Amino acid sequence: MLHLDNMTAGSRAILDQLSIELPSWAFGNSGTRFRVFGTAGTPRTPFEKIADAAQVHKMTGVTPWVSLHIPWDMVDDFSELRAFAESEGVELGTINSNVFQDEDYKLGSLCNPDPKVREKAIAHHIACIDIMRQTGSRDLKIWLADGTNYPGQDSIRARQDRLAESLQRIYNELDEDQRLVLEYKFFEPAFYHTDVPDWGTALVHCVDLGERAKVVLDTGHHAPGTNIEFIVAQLLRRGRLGAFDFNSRFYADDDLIVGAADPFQLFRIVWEIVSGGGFDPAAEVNFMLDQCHNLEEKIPGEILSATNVQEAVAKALLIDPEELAAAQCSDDVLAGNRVLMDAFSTDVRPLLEEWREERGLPARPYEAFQESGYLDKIRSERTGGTAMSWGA
Ligand code: LRH
Ligand code: MN
Ligand code: MN
Repeated sequence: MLHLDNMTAGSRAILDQLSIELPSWAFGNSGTRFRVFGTAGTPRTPFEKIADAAQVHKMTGVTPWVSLHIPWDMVDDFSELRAFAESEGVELGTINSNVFQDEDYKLGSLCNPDPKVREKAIAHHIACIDIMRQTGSRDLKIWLADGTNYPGQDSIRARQDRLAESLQRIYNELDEDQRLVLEYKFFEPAFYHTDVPDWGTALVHCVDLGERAKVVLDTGHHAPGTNIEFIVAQLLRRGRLGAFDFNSRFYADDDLIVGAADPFQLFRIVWEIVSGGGFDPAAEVNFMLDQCHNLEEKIPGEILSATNVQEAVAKALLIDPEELAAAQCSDDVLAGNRVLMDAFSTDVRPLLEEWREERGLPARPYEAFQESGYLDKIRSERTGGTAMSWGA
């Protein structure tokens, strides 16, 4: 039987320090382009989203941060929102810019051929940096919907030059203790070419910008079959892995609960983070979820996601690096694979129940939340007003 006492001090520290940031937008209604199905009790304000996110932390003890999306989470007074978050036991984290919803951004934002539109997009990022000063956030996260649908529609090369120039203007506005994290995605909404489609492009721009520019890896943003753990290894070795957007997918950017589609891939990614030192706080990798709960209840969806990440981490921590290294030096091709598979096949749930009980947390967060009565409470209290949705 596995026990916390059997873990090495290093592994124990990783488990204890693991912290996962929640996306505010996961608590609003969302859907596909065909329909958004609402749920009763959905937050009507950014304050209510934070109250819901705080429930996830109360149950799991591993999600002390909430990431905001601007302008979806626009409020008059961010210091009030910050104080509210703190009173709920969580902190405000990454600020995500949004330059993909205005009519002006039809042909792109930071890469748009029209300099006036580029100026507007740069100004939005500067406003986000100002919000970061009020929320105490370290990271400005940029994901761009920029791209084209038809060959010849715009110059791929000129758009890269505009991107570099716009990003530099934004980067120059950051304070010393702030970072710019750049997220890539291989397609959608653009279908022919995307301006930041892959980790190579993101890395090239980050290297040009400076030390405080890092790459964001959203697990749903790759072509099927991509070896994501390889990307993790490469970015970690260059000190350029800034953040994760964890989710899972069967087809494209499905934004499903982490570990739901492919727990083995999650384990492989997490092992690469463990072995590359990515969970060391000094590596400053921010572990975030980026999900949408189209059909399921949102708070339980986030609880499961957080505990699935925690389980993958606990499994990866079972791997003895020395045993693995010895296996990898042997002539047996399968020896190292056996070490990994043994760890993956181990049930770490009792170990994590012990970990939670040690902290006075519910041993089974999902069940504890279902029994807490919180959903009934918000369903009856949150009547009137307009439920927030992805995109509002
Ligand atoms: C883009 C993305 C990005 C956005 C979020 C809402 O697909 O992953 O991180 O900010 O979705
Ligand atoms: Mn994302
Ligand atoms: Mn996405």
